[in-house]
Amino acid sequence: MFVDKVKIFVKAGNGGDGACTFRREKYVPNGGPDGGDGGKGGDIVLKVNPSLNTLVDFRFNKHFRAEDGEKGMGKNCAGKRGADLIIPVPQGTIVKDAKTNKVVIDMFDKDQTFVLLNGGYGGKGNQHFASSRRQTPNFAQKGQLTEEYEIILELKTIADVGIVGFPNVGKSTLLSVITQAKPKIANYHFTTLSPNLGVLKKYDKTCVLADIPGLIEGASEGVGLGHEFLRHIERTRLILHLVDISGSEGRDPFEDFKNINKELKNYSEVLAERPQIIVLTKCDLLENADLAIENFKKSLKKDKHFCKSPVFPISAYKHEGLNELVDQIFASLENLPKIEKIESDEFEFGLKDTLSIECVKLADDLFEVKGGRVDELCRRVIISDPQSFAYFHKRLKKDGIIDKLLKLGMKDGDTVIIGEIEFVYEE
Ligand SMILES: Nc1nc2c(ncn2[C@@H]2O[C@H](COP(=O)(O)OP(=O)(O)OP(=O)(O)O)[C@@H](O)[C@H]2O)c(=O)[nH]1
Ligand SMILES: [Mg+2]
Repeated sequence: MFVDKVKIFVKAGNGGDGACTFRREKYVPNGGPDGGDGGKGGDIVLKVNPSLNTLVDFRFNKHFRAEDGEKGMGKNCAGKRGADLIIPVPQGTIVKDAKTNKVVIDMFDKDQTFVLLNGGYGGKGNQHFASSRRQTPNFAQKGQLTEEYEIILELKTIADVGIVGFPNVGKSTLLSVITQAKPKIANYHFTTLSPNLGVLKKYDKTCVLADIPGLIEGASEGVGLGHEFLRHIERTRLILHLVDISGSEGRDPFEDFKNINKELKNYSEVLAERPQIIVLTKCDLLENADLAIENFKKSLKKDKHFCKSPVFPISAYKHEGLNELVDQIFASLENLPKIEKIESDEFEFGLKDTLSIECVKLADDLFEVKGGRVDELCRRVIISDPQSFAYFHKRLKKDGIIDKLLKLGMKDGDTVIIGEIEFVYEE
């Protein structure tokens, strides 16, 4: 089974908590706070692996979590950083945010790496909170917790040349004789079930060819393997359109040519406009190949769109016409623009809400405060510690949360819920 679109879950590592410790040493009375910082959580990193050409590895493996940062320790020792998680993807993988369907990144280049999600920052140890008035800070900061995101990976192969044609016309055979690729070849329809890539070389020139499963009439309505595979030649610059000139399966070669073009057009107008080299295959099967080739060319002359396309008769079996074809491929590519990568959409993926504050009245004497800003605040506070709680209270005042609650009608003795913290308001 070929997999070229998957949904996966990714989560960067949490930051480690800061430590709350004091220096204890012989002959050093009242040693100060020496709690080290927590380690940063590991990042989620995507990396192109050019030897992959499907997303099949993600079929059963859908959850990716980077390591958490370790907690800080005494003696000012910082916690260990969590290891990054590197996810290998095939070249041409487009990453989208599953919620908004926006493009996060196109993994376009051969050795591209991309930090998709940053690990949470480590909490600060209590040594940072010492001041002249607070000599024994009994609290430390918690590490930042990270969220899980759902992303879509979609493979759109990147190749210079796409090979299309009816099933069995010899697409894979051609790939196997002009490149080092070893695709499966057999005398039945739909031998190829997933795209094969091959690198074509001549002197110092190279280009990449993609052989895709055969198309048939009605592919755009889902007949045969459908036309979904055309996704993998969308990002090519040139099409090799293979036609079995021998008519070995009883179809008319020019009708074949027209039918495939119709399917291309049904899939996308852009693809239908792509320059083509027409390759007439299996010439060795005909007694009088020249006549069939002439007839094909005559019909082609009348075609509005492709009348100027170059035509190359070949026999992959006899290795005839291949040199000329390869030369033409390089000559055509020289004049064609490079493939452009897909631009990322303008939005910040994985950006956390750290600003919103929402106050609601749940009952006459019960209030709740929600939002990204208070979540952040709660994570940095140890409520059982009076000093930490005092800091928390100060921030509630400073951020205008107390004022907002008073406006909603909060009075002495009412209960306020903030995240996991619950307290009674005293004037
Ligand atoms: N006589 C002759 N047979 C050929 C030639 N090229 C390919 N064939 C045969 O045609 C059959 C189909 O070849 P494939 O390369 O598998 O065809 P394909 O277009 O990749 O087919 P699908 O993957 O099913 O779409 C095989 O039996 C090949 O041996 C040729 O130049 N001459
Ligand atoms: Mg094939």
